[in-house]
Parts: sequence; C-alpha cells; structure tokens
Amino acid sequence: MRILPFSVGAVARGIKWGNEMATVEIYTTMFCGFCYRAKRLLTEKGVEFVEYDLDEQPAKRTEMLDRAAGRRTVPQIFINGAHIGGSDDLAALEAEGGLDPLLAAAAPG
Ligand SMILES: N[C@@H](CCC(=O)N[C@@H](CS)C(=O)NCC(=O)O)C(=O)O
Repeated sequence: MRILPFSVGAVARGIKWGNEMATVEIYTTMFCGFCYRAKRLLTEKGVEFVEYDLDEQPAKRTEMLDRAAGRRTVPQIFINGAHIGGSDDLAALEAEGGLDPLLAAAAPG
C-alpha cells in the first residue's frame, strides 16, 4: 500500500516528486576533470541529466555559448533551462543548500 505520493528514497534525495523532476543539462568534453566532478555530484544525488559531449557534438558549442552568456569553459550546467554555471558554481550551490530546491522543482510544461 502506498500512502505517500512519492517514494521515501526519492524524498531523501530531494529530487523526485511523483513522476516529475527537474530537467538537468550539462555540456561537457571528454577529458575534463571539472566535468567529471560536476557529473559525480549529480550522480551521487541520484539526479538524471542530459549530457551534451562537445567532442561528439561540436555544433553544440555554439548553443552552449549562447545559453551560457558567452562562458566558454566546460562544464556548463542548466536546471530547468536556467543557467547554473560550471562545476564550482554547482558545488557552491549545493554547499549553500540551493541545489535541492532547484532539483525539486519540476520542469515546466
Ligand atoms: N571554474 C570552472 C573551471 C572549468 C574549466 O576550467 N574547464 C576546463 C576543462 S576541465 C576548460 O573548459 N578549459 C578550456 C578553457 O579554459 O577555455 C568550473 O568549475 O567549471
């Protein structure tokens, strides 16, 4: 029997509410320590993300520059379309408790 509309495990991770979850996108390259660091943080939190590997999809670099207001380094991370920044920005957001609320907000539409 399920009383709560969400799973206890999901609440512990602070991410999934019902079937809705934030859309997380990350632009990466293959040999990038900061990309691994950002992906590890997301993975440890149980967050699913869409990865755009610029080595495999070079055309995505222009898209990243547009969306990230010209920031050229990888990774660049977006949550529900909002620009978060790079790996350090993601880690700082997590440290100050700002990441979970963003992840808990379902993607619009
Ligand atoms: N502070 C940034 C550093 C990112 C960074 O330096 N990424 C390297 C790859 S691991 C990069 O894009 N280097 C190319 C460049 O600096 O133009 C972050 O935390 O994301």
